[in-house]
Amino acid sequence: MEENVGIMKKTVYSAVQPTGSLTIGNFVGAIRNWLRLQNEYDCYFAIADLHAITVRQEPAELRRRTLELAALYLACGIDPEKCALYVQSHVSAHAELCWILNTLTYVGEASRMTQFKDKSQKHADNINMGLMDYPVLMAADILLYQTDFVPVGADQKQHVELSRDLAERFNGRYGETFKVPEPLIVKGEARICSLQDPAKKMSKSDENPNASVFLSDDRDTVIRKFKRAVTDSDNRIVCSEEKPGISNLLNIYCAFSGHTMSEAEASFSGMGYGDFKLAVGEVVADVLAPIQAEQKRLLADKKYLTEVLQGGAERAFKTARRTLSKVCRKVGFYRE
Ligand code: ATP
Ligand code: LTN
Repeated sequence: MEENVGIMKKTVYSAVQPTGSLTIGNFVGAIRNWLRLQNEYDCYFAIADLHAITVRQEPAELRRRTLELAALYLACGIDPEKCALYVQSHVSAHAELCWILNTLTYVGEASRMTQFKDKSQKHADNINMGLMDYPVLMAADILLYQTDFVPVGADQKQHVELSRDLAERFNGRYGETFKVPEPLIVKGEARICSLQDPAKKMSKSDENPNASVFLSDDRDTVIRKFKRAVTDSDNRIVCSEEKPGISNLLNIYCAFSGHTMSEAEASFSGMGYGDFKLAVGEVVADVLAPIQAEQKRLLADKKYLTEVLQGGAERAFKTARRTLSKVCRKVGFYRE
């Protein structure tokens, strides 16, 4: 593990919930950006299982998905020597700080969060306290590590803003304790939309399996899903607000090929939608194939995965414990 000798590196924190197969949205909006960051920053990348249970999970599946996500992080190139890769519930400080932050969070502000409103609609039979507390737990995650930057997709910006508010509120009330974090959102590519309804973000929990491309989809499935993607009736391949379906496909193409939007538009100019969709599907499938092979190899080596997660949790715990004791002292909890 690299020690920070000399100049202190800035800290990056992010996480993904083990709630289903990851989509290419999660890959582009989250994990792929982490690869660049791990070389420059002190990084903590978690598997957010505490967040996952805010909607009902099958226990055996949650366990399996947690390990699959760990293997996926590694297969995508997250290096456990460079960052702390761990499971959120292995570090109890997350839940402890969340409790304290709850006492600084107003019910009004929590109930105004867009994701809470969306998820309450989607899971109307299970609007539990955890669902509303979700962003406070996220603030606890971030603030425990004195995080400077939080790389997330555009949909999580509001939650990072709440973390900033809570950090400032705590610091104002009890004295300087937390660093105020900033979201790190990649422009343009940050939001990959559903292939069936380009007004919605692509989501791993969408009921329509054709709406999302999963990192676990095989080549034929990827190509078939792109073939079925919703477009429009005119035949121009350009990125514009009037053409959300085509713009989304172009965006995905750019994100997976490394081309700029104008290069992509130029190379597809005059092509029919069918060939265009095939080209997008192929470029995505080419990127996914080696990741899938590596994930499979890693999943067969449970001993190694367990070691990585244990090491990650130990490293995370060291930092988290420091912040949490400071918080407990400031709040006035009696300590020897
Ligand atoms: P769920 O459908 O279960 O709510 P999700 O697909 O929205 O899940 P999360 O676990 O909530 O995924 O998000 C993990 C990370 O992926 C976050 O940083 C989030 O911003 C990012 N992300 C999720 N969906 C997209 C998307 N469509 N485009 C870009 N980034 C995304
Ligand atoms: N809610 C996040 C996952 C997450 C997270 C975090 C992201 C949990 N804790 C802390 C950044 C920082 C999501 O992406 N849906």
